[in-house]
Amino acid sequence: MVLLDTIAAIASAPGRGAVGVIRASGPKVPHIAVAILACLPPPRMAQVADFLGGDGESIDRGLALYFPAPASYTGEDVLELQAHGGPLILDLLLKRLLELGCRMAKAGEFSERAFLNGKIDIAQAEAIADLIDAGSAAAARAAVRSMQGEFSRHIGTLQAQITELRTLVEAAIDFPDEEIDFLPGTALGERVAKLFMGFDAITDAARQGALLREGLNVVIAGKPNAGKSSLLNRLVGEEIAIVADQPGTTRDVLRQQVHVDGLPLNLIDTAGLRAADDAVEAEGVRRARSELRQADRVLYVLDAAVDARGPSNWRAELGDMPPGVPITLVFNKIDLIAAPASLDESCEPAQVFLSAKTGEGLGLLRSHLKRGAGYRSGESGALSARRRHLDALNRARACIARAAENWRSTRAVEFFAEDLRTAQLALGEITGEMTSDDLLGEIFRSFCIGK
Ligand SMILES: Nc1nc2c(ncn2[C@@H]2O[C@H](COP(=O)(O)OP(=O)(O)OP(=O)(O)O)[C@@H](O)[C@H]2O)c(=O)[nH]1
Ligand SMILES: [Mg+2]
Repeated sequence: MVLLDTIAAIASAPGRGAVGVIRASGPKVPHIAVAILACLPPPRMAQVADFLGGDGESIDRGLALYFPAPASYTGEDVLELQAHGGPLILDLLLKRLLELGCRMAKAGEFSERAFLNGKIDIAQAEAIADLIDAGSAAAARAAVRSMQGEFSRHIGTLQAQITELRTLVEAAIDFPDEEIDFLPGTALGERVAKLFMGFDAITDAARQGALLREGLNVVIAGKPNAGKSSLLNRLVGEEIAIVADQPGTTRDVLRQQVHVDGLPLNLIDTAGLRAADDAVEAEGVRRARSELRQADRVLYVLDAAVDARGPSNWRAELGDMPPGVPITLVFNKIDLIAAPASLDESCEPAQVFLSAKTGEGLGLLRSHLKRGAGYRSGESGALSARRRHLDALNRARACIARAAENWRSTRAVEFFAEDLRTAQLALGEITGEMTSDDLLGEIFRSFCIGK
């Protein structure tokens, strides 16, 4: 793929800093380097140089690095200038690069070129963005693993196993009259079982990674005055939300992120659910309901003193919850009835008894949230991944399950082959072999400029 444009961008964060980095990539780089530095620096060696303006005056003095193609991040000729990190200096240098024939890089365009030139695949490119955005050490570690290609290698192994299976099946299609049974039922069963084990292992690692990256959306909902805002404050460890005796205190949706053992919880406190007369409160209730639809888990807060007497006190309220969202009943205010903190995950919905006021039972709630999300703390081998990756993995797995099932019942080789092919296409979306231009654009435009 020939890309004729030479692109340039400030790669360091905006604002003042000791050092600011500006980079250019493309075919004009050697010519630009000579114009700015008065010579072409030796490849991959830091060179102290004056950065010259159009009038021959020095704009700054710093370090220049020249990476000739293809041994560079983008796979093209790349020039990196490390200047003093003042916004004005970096602006002047960028202007100079534009004068010399560069155009401004779009967000993620350096990485996009790295992808187009085969330096990295899409999953690796996404991991680079994830590393930059990582909110915890665990998330950063998962991103580094994927950036180094571990996730892609696992996908490659699955692809190879499916290809093997396809070869067998296609042999059966090509030589239908042969006596040999290319795919005896037992051998197929074993291969599919092995494939599924591979799928399960990588899906688990990817789910951990997606959790680390995106966190869990936990919506705190319930009747007015149940203690939702008190629970938010207690989980965060700060008085974020206003707490008051008066029902209908919270009207806006409040959001706060906390980490529990490395797992990001996106906590969302909402207005108490009731038929409000007041227009502002009614809008709060409408917003609360809209948050509920996007929840990964709802903490439905109840007053232990009133509602713990039996399901008739809360069953009807739950009918209002969006279908399919996991719910935990939180019986709050146990200090008022002198009940012990407890957690019961065997009932549906799960129930926690706690006190937002004293903090008793909060540990139970935290471990329940981690368990409910399938999160394992510590060195879990997580691989930075996104929901789109999990979705592709699930689709591929479903195709293989369907293929195996059809094969058992009909032994129609053509369908089997077709399902395997569809599974491979789905896996190909993860690494970018089969990704549409629209999706590529969407992925790279979410990057920073200069990356
Ligand atoms: N004793 C006791 N009181 C609590 C507890 N949690 C909350 N409260 C009290 O209950 C009242 C309501 O608390 P909030 O946290 O504002 O309740 P809320 O559910 O956010 O209420 P709205 O925003 O109005 O829907 C306040 O007076 C709190 O001090 C608890 O665990 N024990
Ligand atoms: Mg509140």
